[in-house]
Amino acid sequence: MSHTSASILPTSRPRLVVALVALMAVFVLLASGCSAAGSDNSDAATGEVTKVTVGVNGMLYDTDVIEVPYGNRLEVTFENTAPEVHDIRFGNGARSERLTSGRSEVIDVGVITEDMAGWCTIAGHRQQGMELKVVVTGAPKK
Ligand SMILES: [Cu+2]
Repeated sequence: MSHTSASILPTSRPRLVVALVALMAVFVLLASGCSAAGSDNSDAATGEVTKVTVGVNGMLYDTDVIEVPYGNRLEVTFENTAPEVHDIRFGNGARSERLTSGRSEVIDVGVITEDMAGWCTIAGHRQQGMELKVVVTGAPKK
């Protein structure tokens, strides 16, 4: 048993290791922070799907507000129940085709973590009120 040999070892080496580990931890935190801020919301995904059908009355959607629990995937069945051609586009870029009267389309709007608008992209329709809101419920406090 000799603890004299252990005490001779330079003390700078363990400190360097600790410093390196701390530095790596900072990098890992930075990297994970960046990925969480990306457009992929899979971290927040609940695995649940909120399904809503939206129709059209004249020049208005028949739905003003779509409520979606935070982290749910939103699936919208857009039915053009009006005589004119209409479509729907959401703030995150998800959209339907332009649908003639009587046609419908199912749109995967994605995992919802933020409020956003949905509107008809045909000239003048949004201005005439062809717009709705997607509202997140139960969002975690920041
Ligand atoms: Cu329209």
